[in-house]
Amino acid sequence: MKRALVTGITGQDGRYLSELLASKGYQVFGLIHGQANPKARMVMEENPGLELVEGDLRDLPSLIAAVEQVQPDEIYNLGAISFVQLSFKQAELTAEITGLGVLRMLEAVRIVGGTDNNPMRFYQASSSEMFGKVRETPQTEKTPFHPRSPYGVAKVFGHDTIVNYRESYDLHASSGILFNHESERRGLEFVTRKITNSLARIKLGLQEGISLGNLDSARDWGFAGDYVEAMWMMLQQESPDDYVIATGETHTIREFLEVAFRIAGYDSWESFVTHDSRFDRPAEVDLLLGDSSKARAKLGWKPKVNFEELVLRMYEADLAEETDQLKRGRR
Ligand code: F7E
Repeated sequence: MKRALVTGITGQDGRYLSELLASKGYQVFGLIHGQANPKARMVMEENPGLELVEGDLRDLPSLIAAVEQVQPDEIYNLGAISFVQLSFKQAELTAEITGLGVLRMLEAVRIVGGTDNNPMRFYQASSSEMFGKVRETPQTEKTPFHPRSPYGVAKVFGHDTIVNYRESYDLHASSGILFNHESERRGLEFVTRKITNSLARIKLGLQEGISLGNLDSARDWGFAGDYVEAMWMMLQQESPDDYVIATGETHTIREFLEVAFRIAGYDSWESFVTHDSRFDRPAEVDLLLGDSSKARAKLGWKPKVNFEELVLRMYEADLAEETDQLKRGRR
């Protein structure tokens, strides 16, 4: 039975990945920090075979102990402060966890090691935010980075550290440069879920409108469930490498609103949306569009859920959840 250690187990991707790994027969261990972490119970209910291990990406000894205890075949480092807007307010903490956390995990792997015949394989969750003020479109593995947020800067540090450890210590360490990936499990602070959840509440008469920031930025949005498959595929390769994971389609926030409101049965969205400058960012990433030809050719990966299907499934899940809460008198 293969053993996998996943950091960020309570996040959207951690939840999809642990389900995927369990379905493939892995024993999955999730790194979790903090006493009585409220999300621990949720992930245990979703994945009863999961084992939780104490550890904190800020604390190398705890990571060494976790890797030593679990002796994983594969490590997936998904743990991060991942909300770009928050990274502007908590820049140092973001560098500490999203950036230095990668270095600490790699050090833990290097120190504990695996056997020569079975070295531990490492996946790093790199991000399209690293491209920031993009130098070319579409973006590929060769596009230079120009991050626009403390989060993007920290991800570049993590990405470069992966390359450096791969070259210095011959670690089987791969990076997935994942473009935005969403689902009904996305946190409510991210724009897609904020829109689908608010829209469901508008439909049910629980809310009047949505306050948003910049509607002109464009993102290459895919479905998170498809993207965790790419993570696993990377670690099944003979050699480690970096891969862009994206749909190859880009849409503005306006287009997301258009599709979502149309699905919900409205002719237009404009009268429901107001601008709130609190959601504008000090520096913005205007356009992301990924070229995932390398992953498609080498891994055989391709996305299964398209943009419209993604918006639909998110809206339907939010409508079902809000309706249920309403019936129970919780709204
Ligand atoms: O913003 C604009 C905002 O927070 C998308 C993370 O998973 O993907 C994600 O980062 C766009 C931005 O995601 C609101 O200005 C307008 O242009 O949903 P988001 P993100 O910043 O693209 C990358 C790949 C990651 O790696 C990150 O971890 O939407 N926007 N109005 C808004 N955004 C938010 N959150 N809220 C608004 O009200």
